[in-house]
Amino acid sequence: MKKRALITGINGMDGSHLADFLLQKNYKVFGLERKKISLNRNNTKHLEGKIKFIQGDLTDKASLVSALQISNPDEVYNLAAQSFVSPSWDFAEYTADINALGVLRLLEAIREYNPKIRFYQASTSEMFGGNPSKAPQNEYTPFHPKSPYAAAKLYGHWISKNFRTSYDMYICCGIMFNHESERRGHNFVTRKITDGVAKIYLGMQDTIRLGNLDNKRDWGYSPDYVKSMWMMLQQDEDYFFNNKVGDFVIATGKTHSVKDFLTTAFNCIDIDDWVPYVVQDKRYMRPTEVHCLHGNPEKAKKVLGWEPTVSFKEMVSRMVKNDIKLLSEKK
Ligand code: F7E
Repeated sequence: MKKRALITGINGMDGSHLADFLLQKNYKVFGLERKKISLNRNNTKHLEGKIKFIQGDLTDKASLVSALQISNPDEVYNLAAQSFVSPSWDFAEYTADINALGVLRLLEAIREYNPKIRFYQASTSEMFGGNPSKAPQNEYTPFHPKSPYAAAKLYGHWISKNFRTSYDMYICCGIMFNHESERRGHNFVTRKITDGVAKIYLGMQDTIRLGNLDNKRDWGYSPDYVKSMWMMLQQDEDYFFNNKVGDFVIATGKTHSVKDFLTTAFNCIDIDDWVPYVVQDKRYMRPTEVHCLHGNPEKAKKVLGWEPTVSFKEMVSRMVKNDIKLLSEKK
């Protein structure tokens, strides 16, 4: 019998890559999307007819119960979130409603419908707050969230752990470091840079306006990361409950600055000196900054056998080439 998976946040970068991955594994895939006047299925157009889209919202528990009834899943992947850190200061309550209480609503819905469902929660390295004296960060590094986004995600993380121990539910949290791909939203720094580089290459733009260029992130490739989500939910049940192996740092173990990203991206169009093309703009600075994230993925390697396969340079190159292709087609 085909396994069944429900993915919340199906139209996002990770949701769409995870659906691709699970279809290859012969799953029946259901994707939760919000009811909107104009649906944004840029990342999932190719999945129409292959998966079933269900309308629902993490702010509405009844819609989550209904989604569970329609999909009757073996596994639920909670990837839906207000995932952009910057606006979380302006929309702190909304961010908490989705990223904190939304997780609780979904967990309660699962517990009532079928507590045997295996559940994946997308936790984040932002929860660490990036204290350089506590790097690289692993599963035992203390949390110190520095944004409403991270504080809300930390609640989602802890309530997931709490349901795991309180109700003996199979729940895993992936503490995901930054991960990117050709499907990344244009608001995030990586896509903003690769799109800008492509526009500069095609003569459509002169400069890229950015915030803090010294911040460092441990950037990996999203298709590698969604695979780890699935691996977390495939552990032997006795092993899982006896060893309490529920939380995993997913990272590359290598960290790069925004400047490094710029250098690598501009090198793809044979420009060595990006300085004339970049303008620093206060609008993109944050009230508090997470300066350095650097993960230690040893546990994921040891327990799950997970390792990243796409290097930083290869990922940046794929993103730049993809943006040049997309923009050339539009031109
Ligand atoms: O910023 C700096 C910015 O917005 C990366 C999300 O997936 O990963 C992501 O969160 C860095 C920050 O990602 C600009 O200050 C400079 O230091 O691409 P980002 P993020 O905030 O790290 C974590 C793990 C998540 O969980 C999140 O959901 O780049 N930066 N100049 C800029 N960032 C943006 N967005 N725009 C700029 O112009």
